[in-house]
Amino acid sequence: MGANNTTTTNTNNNNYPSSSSSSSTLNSDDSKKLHIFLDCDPGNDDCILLVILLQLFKNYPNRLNIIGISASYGNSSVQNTLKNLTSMINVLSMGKYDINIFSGAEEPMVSNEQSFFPTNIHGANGMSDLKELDKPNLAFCKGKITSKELLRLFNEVKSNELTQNDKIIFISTGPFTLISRFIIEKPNLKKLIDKFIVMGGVFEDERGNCNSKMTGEFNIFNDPDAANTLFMDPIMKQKSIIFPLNITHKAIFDQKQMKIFSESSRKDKEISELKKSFLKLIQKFSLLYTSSKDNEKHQFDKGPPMHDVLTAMPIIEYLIGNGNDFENKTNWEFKEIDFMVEVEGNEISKTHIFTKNSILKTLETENEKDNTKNINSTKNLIDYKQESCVVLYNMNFNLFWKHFQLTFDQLDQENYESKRIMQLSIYLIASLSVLVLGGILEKVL
Ligand SMILES: [Ca+2]
Repeated sequence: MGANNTTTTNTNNNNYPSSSSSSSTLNSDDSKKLHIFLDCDPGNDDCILLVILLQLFKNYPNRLNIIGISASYGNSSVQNTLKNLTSMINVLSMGKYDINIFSGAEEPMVSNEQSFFPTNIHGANGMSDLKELDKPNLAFCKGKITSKELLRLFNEVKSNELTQNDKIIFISTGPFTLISRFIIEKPNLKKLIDKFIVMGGVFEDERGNCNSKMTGEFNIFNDPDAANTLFMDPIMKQKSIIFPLNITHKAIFDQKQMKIFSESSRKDKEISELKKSFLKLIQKFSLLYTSSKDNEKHQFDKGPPMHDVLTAMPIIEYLIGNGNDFENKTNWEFKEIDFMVEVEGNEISKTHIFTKNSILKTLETENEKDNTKNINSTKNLIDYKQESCVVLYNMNFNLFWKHFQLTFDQLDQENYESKRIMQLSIYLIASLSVLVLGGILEKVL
């Protein structure tokens, strides 16, 4: 693993912010490394999240480790999401990093007859049926993940002298079946997870995207029992950071973002083939969203919401530091909520809040309160000591889009560079062949 929990250097180039930049405010926890396990169901928006997490992994090798990634049923069958996951690892040439890839949950904890695959949003294969990004390599897959294996992987981090104070972050951007089953089988997992970051749910008056009354959200709808197992658990609720539709419906990939995305980071050059493929993915996703039956209800005519991608923001904030000025602050607005979800009936997956007088908070307002109690203040969501589920309602979206675009610009440049190196190698081999062949011919003649 090569862990070093005191070093904050990184190999970033292409203007990705450094964790030691002067615009950042660091606290004592900033030297800790994050160890991430991602359970996802790619999924167009899961794919974009993967690009961002893998790019962070490349940029901050001393601060970020990916313990593993599992593919769950959800946007498509587990067979399809696993293919899509290995395709993404393959396309992004991450095979050399030896990331543990697993197949995950295949069906909900309790049979849910209403469950379906949203082919209208994610295409038949779960990834807009896009040929350019469809290059599965199942050799990357280490088989089915078990609770025993996950416990072993987490214990490996927490029992190592060098990494025992680091943080384990479990991210879930599909149905929550896998981790819910695992904490029942191995309750010790709860202690080992520092934060559980998810995309899911819809609260209060925001319109949902599932059930006959549109009062639920898809990830919870797929397995509402799993959601209750996790968010009603007294330990897990103090670790859960939830990105519901209330915030993801504000992350719209609109024409302005599309224009920035379509431009090359190398002013005089075309965008790389890889970036073109992702542009196609987003355009198709956009088309599927805006032409879907949900559009009338959601009015996504400006572009698709980037649901899962937002779960990367607490990680980015932790690695880069929360800026001092308003522009570079994440400015989270959240509530701390106790809730449960309906597990059957025509409002299956609807959330019911128990907390009385839950009010919108920011890290700043919480710090002011804490200061009067002499409790250490925190500059980021991952270090925030919560009492109930943190449910996000708003944030600085300009900062989100800045990181989003920066990631793809970097990918664009790297891809262009690797293609140029490949072309140069082909040219050199061809030149050498001509020389060698020339020499042989000279001898023969
Ligand atoms: Ca997803």
